[in-house]
Amino acid sequence: MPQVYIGLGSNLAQPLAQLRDACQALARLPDSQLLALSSAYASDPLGPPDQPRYLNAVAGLHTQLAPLALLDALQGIEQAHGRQRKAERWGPRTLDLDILLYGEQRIDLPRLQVPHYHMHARAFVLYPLAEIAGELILPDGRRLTELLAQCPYQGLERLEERLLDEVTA
Ligand code: PH2
Ligand code: MG
Ligand code: MG
Repeated sequence: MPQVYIGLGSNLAQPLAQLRDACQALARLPDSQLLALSSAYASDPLGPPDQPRYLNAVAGLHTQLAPLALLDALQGIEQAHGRQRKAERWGPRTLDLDILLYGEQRIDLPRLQVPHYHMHARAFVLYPLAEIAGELILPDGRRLTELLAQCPYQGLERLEERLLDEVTA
């Protein structure tokens, strides 16, 4: 089964609760196993500055869902969390679930690009990812450690609060 990494983000309607609920939903995805979960991290918004700070985390899972089936499932979870899709790029959101990596696959479809665009330079993706997959090598051969060395911390703040009591492998 491919190893998949999902980026979680929220900056509206109690972000910590949003991320916690989302982790439970990820743990219940069909034909999938939640294997690892990073800490939650707070950071300033990337994009329009007139929005609240974000909480982010990264989850690792095994799944038999094909990439677009997984995307459908993740968008279903976003919708259940009151996500409203607006025209504003990088605007505020109750819950954002992004497929960062899907095994070694590179996917370039109108609905889905994997690896997730810009993940290579986003502290709020790379540092949580490193917590659960420090040895990772991306499909283009770059090591996560190399990317981290070029990615400043960008004011990222690791929270002590746990997102899920138990991650069952
Ligand atoms: N997501 C965005 C736009 N800006 N900024 C931070 N800090 N974290 C995010 O997850 C984020 C963002 C759109 O997906
Ligand atoms: Mg996103
Ligand atoms: Mg998204």
